[in-house]
Amino acid sequence: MTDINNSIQGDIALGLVDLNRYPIADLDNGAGAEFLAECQHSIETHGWCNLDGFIRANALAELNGEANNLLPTAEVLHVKRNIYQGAIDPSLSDDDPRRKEFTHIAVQLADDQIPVETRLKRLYHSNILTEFVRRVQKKTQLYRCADEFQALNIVALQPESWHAWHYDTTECTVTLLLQAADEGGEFTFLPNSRTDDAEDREAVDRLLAGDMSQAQTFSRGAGTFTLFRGGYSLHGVTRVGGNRPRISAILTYDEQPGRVIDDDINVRIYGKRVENILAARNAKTTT
Ligand SMILES: O=C(O)CCC(=O)C(=O)O
Ligand SMILES: [Fe+2]
Repeated sequence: MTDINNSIQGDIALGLVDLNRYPIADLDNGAGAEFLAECQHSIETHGWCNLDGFIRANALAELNGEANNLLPTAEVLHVKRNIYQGAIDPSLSDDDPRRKEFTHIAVQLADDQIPVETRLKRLYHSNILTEFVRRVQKKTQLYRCADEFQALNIVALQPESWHAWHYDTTECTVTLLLQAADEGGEFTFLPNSRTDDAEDREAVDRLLAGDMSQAQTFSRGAGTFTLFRGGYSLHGVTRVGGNRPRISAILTYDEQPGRVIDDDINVRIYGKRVENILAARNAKTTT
C-alpha cells in the first residue's frame, strides 16, 4: 500500500486513533517522523511494537459495542491444529513436538461476517492505517490481506479458554484488543522464532512444553494496538480468567497483493459454514 493519494480527509482512522499520542497521519515530519522511528526501532529490536491506548476511549467503546452486537451471530469454532496450521510432516518422529495438535476454541467472526459499514471494518480499510503498518514493518509494499475470510476477524475467548500456539498464515498481523479479560488472556509470543528456512527449535519446543521463560508477554489494556510478524513469531493467548470474554480484532497484511488463503486451510479454521459457501460456489462453476 504505497499509494495513499486517495483521500486522507474522511479516513476513519483520523477520528478513532489518539492522534496526539500517535501521530500516524503524517509520518514524514516532526512528531510523526519521530514516532515512526520509535516504532521501527521497537520492531527491529524486540520483534513487536505495542501501542497502548491507540484507540481513543470513546471510539473504543463504539468499536467494542459493534463487536459485542455482532458476536451473538458468530459460531463457536473448535479448531484442532498444529502450530503451522498445515498438514503434519510425515517424516517427523511420533514424539516430535511439531506433531502436537492443540484445540483452539473461540467465538469468532470471519471477515465476510463483519459488515463493510462498521467502524471496525472501515478502520481496517483505512489507507492511513495500512500505510502506518507498512512503514513500521519497513516494507516497500504491504497490502491488506485479500482473503474473504481471514482479512479481518473478531475473536472472543470465553473464560477458561486460551488461544493455542500457532503461526499465522499471513506475514504481518496486528492485534487490537477491544475488551480485556478480567484476568489472564495475555498475548504471548516468541518474536521472529522462524525465518523462511529455519526455526529456533529450542525456544519453540520449550514453549510447546509449557515453559514460557523465553516468551514475551506485556500488559495490554483495551485499545492497545500491537504489531508483530505473526507468520514468523509463534504466538497465542494465555487462559482467560474471570467472567467476561476477551475480545480482539485481528488485522492481517501481506507483502503480496491479492493474497488469499487455500480453501482447505480456511475450511479447517472456519468449519462447516465456510465449507458450505465454497461447495456452493464450486457447484455453480462446474454446472
Ligand atoms: O487475540 C489475539 O490477541 C491474537 C489472536 C491471534 O493470534 C489470531 O487470531 O491469529
Ligand atoms: Fe495469530
